[in-house]
Amino acid sequence: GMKNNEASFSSLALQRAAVSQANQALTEGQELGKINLTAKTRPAQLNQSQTKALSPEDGRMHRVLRIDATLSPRDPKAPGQFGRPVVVPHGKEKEVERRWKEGNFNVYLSDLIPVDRAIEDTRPAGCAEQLVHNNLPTTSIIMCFVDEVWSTLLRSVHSVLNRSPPHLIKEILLVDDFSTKDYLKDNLDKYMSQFPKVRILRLKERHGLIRARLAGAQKATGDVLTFLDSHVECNIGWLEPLLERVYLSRKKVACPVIEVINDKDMRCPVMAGGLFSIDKNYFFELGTYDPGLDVWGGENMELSFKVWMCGGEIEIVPCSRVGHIFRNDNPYSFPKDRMKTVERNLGRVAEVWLDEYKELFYGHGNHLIDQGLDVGNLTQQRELRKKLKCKSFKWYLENVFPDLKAPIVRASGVLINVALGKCISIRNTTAILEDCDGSSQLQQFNYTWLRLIKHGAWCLAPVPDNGALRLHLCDNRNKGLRWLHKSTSVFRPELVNHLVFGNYHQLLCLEGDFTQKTLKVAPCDPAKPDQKWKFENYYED
Ligand code: LR7
Ligand code: MN
Repeated sequence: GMKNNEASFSSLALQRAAVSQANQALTEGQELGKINLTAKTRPAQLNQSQTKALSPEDGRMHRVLRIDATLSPRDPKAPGQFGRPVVVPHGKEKEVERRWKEGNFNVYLSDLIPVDRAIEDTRPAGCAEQLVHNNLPTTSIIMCFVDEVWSTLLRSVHSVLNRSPPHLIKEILLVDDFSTKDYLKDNLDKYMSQFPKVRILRLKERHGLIRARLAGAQKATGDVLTFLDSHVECNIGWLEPLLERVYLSRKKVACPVIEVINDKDMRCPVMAGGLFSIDKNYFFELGTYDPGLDVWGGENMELSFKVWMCGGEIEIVPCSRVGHIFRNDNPYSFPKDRMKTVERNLGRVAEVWLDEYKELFYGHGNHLIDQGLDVGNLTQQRELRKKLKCKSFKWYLENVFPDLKAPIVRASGVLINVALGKCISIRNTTAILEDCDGSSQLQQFNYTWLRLIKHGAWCLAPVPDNGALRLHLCDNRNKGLRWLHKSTSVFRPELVNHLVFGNYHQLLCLEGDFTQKTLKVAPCDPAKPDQKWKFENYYED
């Protein structure tokens, strides 16, 4: 869930790009094991010598786990077996509704489904025949949770135990991020005592998922850290290909394909996201997560930038499949405001890693000027970046995401006054209002991510004292050229279609006067129709 949070838009755009690349690679049917999902410019994963090492004759390889206890479930008729969608029994709708908020998904149904249910093998063809090394590193599974639903937490643990080769699991560390639910106390200890590999680490105060994971990492004794959410289901053979990647290259961070477990009927079609395995020493070399990140959000961006820019790689491994329950909202409370927390985290990440592109981050949010967002002290993070001799964000964009089309232009074409039906047109160094003519070059504008209204190299801006409009040479860093314009907004619906200039203390809006053919900025007034503007084309919202 970050859907309703505009502050997260840029990170989501990056995530979506990764997901669509992953899906594309899968549908194009590229050879398994050679799919390099996030770096098209890099050589294929398995070079010749590595491919040679994958020969079964040399005795160092064995097949990915194929026998799965849960393929023949104890109760084949139980609901949800083989990932079949589960239907709410008649008369239980009220109970479903009541229990939904315990986890912001269908908790009632989850409790009906066996904790060790069978699920379909969703791996692409060929995965079961793949070979991995006999001497793969061991891993510590780190699963942090706060007030997780009992049945989903158990199902997560069971899926790891049932579908991983035992010798590869050093331990499963359940990090309790100061949960309040009673069943997560005594009952959990008792239940898990049947599994010698499961250790429960109780935090004495709420750490948030980022610092909770770090607490787990500190205690981990395996060679590789594998982070998982507490409402997942690992599929057959999920672990070996992740560890194989890390084994072949210790600076590789391997991610499973994340499949959607529907929050309503617990079904599993395909999608991708952020659970991963990383070499433990490498994780610490990279300075772990920025420990200054709070509660939830942004840490996946931070680690991704750090890995790529500082010499590592991230790979989504198609043969490794893990289901995850996607929810529309966090089921737990945030110590501080959720939006502010995520915005601050992303701000920290932007300030350390995004270089000149951080303006893009600030540009896309709802703030006209950045409001002096307090992101805390960044000295250590910046020094780390220097120490690790990391590359620039420009390099990252050009080499890791050459396909990422940053939506530089948000709207384009003629800029029309909604009430008057007239268009803005360039006259020498100023702008006036005229009859619309879509074929006239003088009436063409682009509204950019940095909120400039551009006509070629020229930007619309008010003359500081009298509010009249003029053209000014565009400059991405000049905050005095930025206009807020949204064609839809849940945050400021009263300002939709306005072209807002200034700051929160003094909001000025562009206003047209057709008798005079002039344009000026004046105090914003949602009731004034001549302050409403529309571009011909919009590319977002
Ligand atoms: O304060 C907290 N303490 C915790 O221990 C908050 C959360 N948690 C636990 C929680 O119980 C859960 O096990 O941390 C885990 C992750 O929290 P979720 O499940 O509420 O978050 P999510 O599923 O929305 O996770 C997405 O966003 C996170 C932002 O910090 C992480 O980046 C997760 O990796 C990310 N998940 C994915 O990328 C999967 C795809 C979802 C999308 C988009
Ligand atoms: Mn989750």
